[in-house]
Amino acid sequence: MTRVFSGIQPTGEIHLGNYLGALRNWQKMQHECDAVYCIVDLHALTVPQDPKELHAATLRMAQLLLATGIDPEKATMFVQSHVREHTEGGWLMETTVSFGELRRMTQFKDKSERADFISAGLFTYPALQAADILLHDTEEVPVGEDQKQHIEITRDIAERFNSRYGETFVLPKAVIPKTGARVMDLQNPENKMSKSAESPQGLVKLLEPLKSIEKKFKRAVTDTETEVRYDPAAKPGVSNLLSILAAVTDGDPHELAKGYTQYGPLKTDTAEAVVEAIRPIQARYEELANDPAETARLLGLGADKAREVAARTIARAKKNLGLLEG
Ligand code: ATP
Ligand code: LTN
Repeated sequence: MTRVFSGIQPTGEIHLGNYLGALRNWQKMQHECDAVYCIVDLHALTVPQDPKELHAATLRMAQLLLATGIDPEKATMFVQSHVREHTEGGWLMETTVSFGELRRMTQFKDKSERADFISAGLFTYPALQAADILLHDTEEVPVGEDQKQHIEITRDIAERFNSRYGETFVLPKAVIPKTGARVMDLQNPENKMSKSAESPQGLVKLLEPLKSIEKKFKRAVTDTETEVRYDPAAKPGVSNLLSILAAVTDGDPHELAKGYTQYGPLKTDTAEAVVEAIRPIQARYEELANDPAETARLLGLGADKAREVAARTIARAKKNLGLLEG
């Protein structure tokens, strides 16, 4: 089975875009691949965090992943800081990557322009990400388009390390899932749905009250025509509804369009389908939120599984580097 690895930062509220674009796919992949999912709390530290909030957000992310159907018996799901080998691997990567390579990363350019405090960790972020991926003998990394550059640099690091010190790491490649819709803002359908949305009305959060989700869909921006057609360039609002409906029902947006002659029923049906998809997730989330001990147990299980593989890889890397056994 193909070994896949993906990571998600614990901070920021999860929205329908994250769910349909990434997490739903994570849930599906665990049945087809040897999947490893990591909540990257150390990456979150590249910008200053409030300790209480980081603590709560990490727990919340774990519970949300479990609630969306990640099964810790099938997939390996763990918190990055629980497996020390990731930090250790990060240093080995930092000494293999060059300053120039890191300087070319567009995410660093974007984030550092917006930050008041630019930590050294923000600059070396891709080295830690490379450790995440390489420690687990990863073959494929399912990520959004924005992360492609980080996977390419990981591959370059692995190749350099292998050629300097001998075969150590598996070379990973990025896979950009074709399925998994790009969800647009319900009020500004030209923009992708994002936690930093201009208006809260355009953003559907996974943990918001179902009634409020329903209302947001009913007030979604469409256009002044009446024809229901899947055409994202000409009809972004209507097409967004169709692609959301298609994503939650595993259908096809062009086919679904044929079933509607008016916008009203399309909005109602999309609202209902989304609410019905989110309802069991919220219910399971509530159960887990009331039982933090169970979440901790499952995370412990995940960390044990992750450590086993990561420790083996780190030992191999250290040996090949000529570091003395301790
Ligand atoms: P945001 O704009 O909300 O900050 P992001 O891209 O920064 O979103 P991340 O936490 O970096 O979100 O990403 C989590 C995952 O969710 C990534 O795989 C990303 O591609 C996916 N994702 C985020 N927004 C959307 C969206 N609107 N449609 C589809 N997928 C999305
Ligand atoms: N940088 C990624 C999160 C991330 C990741 C990873 C993704 C950290 N380590 C390893 C894939 C594989 C992001 O910001 N979405």
